Amino acid sequence: MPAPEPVRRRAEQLRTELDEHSYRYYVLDDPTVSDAEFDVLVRELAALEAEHPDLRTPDSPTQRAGYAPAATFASVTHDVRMWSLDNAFDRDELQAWADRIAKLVAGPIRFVGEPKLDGLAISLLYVDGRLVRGATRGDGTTGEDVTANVLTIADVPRELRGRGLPARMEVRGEVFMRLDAFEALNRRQDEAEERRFANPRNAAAGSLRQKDPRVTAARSLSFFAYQVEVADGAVPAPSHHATLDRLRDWGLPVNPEIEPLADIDAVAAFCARMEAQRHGLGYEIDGAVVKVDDLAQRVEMGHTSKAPRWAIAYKFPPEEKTTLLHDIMVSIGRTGRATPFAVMEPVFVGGSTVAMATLHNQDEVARKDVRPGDTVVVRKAGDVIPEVVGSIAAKRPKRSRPWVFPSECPSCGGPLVRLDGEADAHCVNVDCPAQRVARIVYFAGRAAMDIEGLGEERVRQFVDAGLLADPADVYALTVEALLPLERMAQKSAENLVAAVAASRDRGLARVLIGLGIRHFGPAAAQAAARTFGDLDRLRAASVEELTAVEGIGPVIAQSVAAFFATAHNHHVLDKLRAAGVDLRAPLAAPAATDGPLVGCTVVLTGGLTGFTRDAAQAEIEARGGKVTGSVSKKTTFVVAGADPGSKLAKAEQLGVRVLDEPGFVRLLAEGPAGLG
Ligand code: 5U1
Repeated sequence: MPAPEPVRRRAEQLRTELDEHSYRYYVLDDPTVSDAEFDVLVRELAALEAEHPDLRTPDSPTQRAGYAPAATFASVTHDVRMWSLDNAFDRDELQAWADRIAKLVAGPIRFVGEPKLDGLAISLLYVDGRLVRGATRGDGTTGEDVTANVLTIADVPRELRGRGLPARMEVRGEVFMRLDAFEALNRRQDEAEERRFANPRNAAAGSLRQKDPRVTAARSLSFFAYQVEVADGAVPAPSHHATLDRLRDWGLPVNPEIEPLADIDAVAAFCARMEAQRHGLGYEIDGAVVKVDDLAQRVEMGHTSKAPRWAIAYKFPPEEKTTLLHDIMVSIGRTGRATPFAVMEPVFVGGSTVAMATLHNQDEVARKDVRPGDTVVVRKAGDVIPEVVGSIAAKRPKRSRPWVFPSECPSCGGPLVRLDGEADAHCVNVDCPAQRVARIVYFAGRAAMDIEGLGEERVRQFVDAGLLADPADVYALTVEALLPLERMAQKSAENLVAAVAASRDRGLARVLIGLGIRHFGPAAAQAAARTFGDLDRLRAASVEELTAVEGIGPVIAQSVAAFFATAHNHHVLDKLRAAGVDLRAPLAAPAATDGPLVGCTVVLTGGLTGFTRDAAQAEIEARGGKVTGSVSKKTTFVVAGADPGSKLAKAEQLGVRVLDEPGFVRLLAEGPAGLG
């Protein structure tokens, strides 16, 4: 039975949210939710899809892990997919995993326990012992070529040494930043009056993805190897721990905490030991990785669509600390949403100092029963976003009263309205300065127009000074108008105006993201920009035309249509155009005119595990092939993934050759001749 409409809408909303979070995490290194919060959303979507399989789309975040790489570096297609790991959150889940895999093989299973570093996965390709390529994980299939930067990491050998080296070997491991290097980096950031890094993971990711390798070199990154994926010439060893010994012999750094473990009880003891030692290692870990040791057993166990069955990540519960809750305040977001947040005595928890934490909404404050003056328990869920867990009753001051949600907006004094059935209260005054500030900050933010130097403090100052009322006013800022303001030197004003000017060419998708249209996340904005090509065609599109775009469902389409039905929004867009902001999508790369697939027409149907639809299309076009939407006698190949539609039946009826995913990979690698 097809999913009912409210369930369909919820699934679409979850997909939009997850896409946005993935983009912020993988591309911007600037997540706004914790891993744990992300996992909760993924689990909710997976549960809906399990109940209503018609909701599952090939590009659903449950079907892939990660996000397509940022455009700055050349793309690298991994020979073997860089898997993510399934998680276990407690001893029972570990045991359940061990029971599951025991059914897949004969004989006892031995394990290897490894600390799970909080860094970023990297692939290193060694040919004849020499490092020839370093690539990030990206979306698992395609990553970024960061060779020049990897070569600056002292721990990564350029040349391997010793006997029995395979002719070609891909080593995987983690690039991370040790705590002393992280603290030194933030001290230097302070001295240079630059933004501090929130945690070592963000610092490592940001440092590895620098355009200038000299910047990476100055950042003291570290590396541990944990896997050999492909080895031509010699299979290093029959077991994982012996393979790691070989890597060590050849000069690759392997974490000394890694241990072979005889059974699942030893695994549990290892996880507990890692948890007890986690703050004494000199680098951050957020769990332990447990792997099957015997490589032959691994082959028998195989993979799911996302992760190997032979490995699991045991995630530590988040670290908790207590501190004093000074006050509860309310912030107003760009849609007018009023969000209470805790103002606390700063406390060091989960790798950084925390002084504020969101309390989400009025009911959440009541549910947690936290009051100003309380001693509260704070944690970093997933070690990213701080969270107030609750208060300690025994330490509550005697005359304490429950906190009361304000009835007026703290910014404009207008009423805060909470509609029946909604969790959030909203300031309904569209002229509210706080909403204006939030809208402009979002527009100037990294996910959108990426205007360096136009952060919240500056935007508030400019709104208060009457220089900005909407995002388009940003383009009217001049050095002369800025100079009379406080804390504004000539150089800063010039830099800011230059940064604003540089943002004019970001293209339509980034402008759409910056306008903060509800439900319209980065993936949908990019799909719309690509399909319609420019603003005028997009704003003339009907709901039906919008819904026809892959990645845009009815909820997004309605929201976009409602946005374009509002006169004020047209006014802002017209101002952006008049200011010279590029409202076109960049032209797609011209089709390749040579390559092994010239003359081939390919139809894609069903979900592929290793490619998004766009990535598969790009791979075909890069080799001179053409992708079309329907099967005809002229179609050369139909690539059928999971749950293929009627196109498969049509292909069979017309006698068109059908390829499964391995066949498709072969087609890409070797051309039609490789299919035999
Ligand atoms: N220590 C360690 N971290 N980690 C992460 N081992 C390890 N293995 C991984 C990942 C993603 O993947 C293997 C399946 C290769």
